[in-house]
Amino acid sequence: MANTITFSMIKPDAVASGHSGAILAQIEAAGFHILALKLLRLSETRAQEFYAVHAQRPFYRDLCAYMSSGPVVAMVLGRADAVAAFRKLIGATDPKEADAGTIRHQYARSVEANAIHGADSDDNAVREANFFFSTLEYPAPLRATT
Ligand code: DAT
Ligand code: MG
Repeated sequence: MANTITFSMIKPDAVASGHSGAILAQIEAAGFHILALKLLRLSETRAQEFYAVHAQRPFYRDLCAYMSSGPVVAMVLGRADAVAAFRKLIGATDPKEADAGTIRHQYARSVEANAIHGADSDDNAVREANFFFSTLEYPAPLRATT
C-alpha cells in the first residue's frame, strides 16, 4: 500500500501532563514517520476554524475553549494507509470505548479532553496539514496527491 499522510495533534491536556514524549514514541513505534512537527497554542478563533465542521454540535464552544487552553503538538505523519492506521492507534473518541493499548485509552481524561486528534479521511488530512504547515515544510514524496 502506498505511503500516505495523516494529520494529528496532541491536545492540551496531554501536553500539559507531560505525555507528549511517550505519545510520540508510541506513534513512531507504530511505523509512522514524523514529516512535520511543532508546538503551538491555538487562539480560540483558530480552534473554531479548525473544528468548523462541528459548529452546530452542542459541545462546539467548550471544545474550542479547551483546544485553545494550552499548547498543542501539531504534526504531519507518513505511513502506508496512514489515516486508518492512525485512527486505530488512537482509539475511539470516548476513552471509555477505546481499546486497551490505544493512545486515548492510556491518556484521555474524558470524551472532550481525549489526548489526541487524528484526521478522519485523506482529504481532511491534507486540509488539516495545510492549516498548520506549508507543504514545503514536509517531504515531497509523502505529500498527499489529492
Ligand atoms: P474524533 O476526534 O474521534 O474524530 P469527532 O470528530 O466526532 O471525534 O469530535 C471531535 C472532538 O470533539 C472529539 O475529539 C472530542 C469532542 N467531542 C466529540 N463528541 C463529544 C461529546 N459528545 N461531548 C464533548 N466533546 C465531544
Ligand atoms: Mg473527527
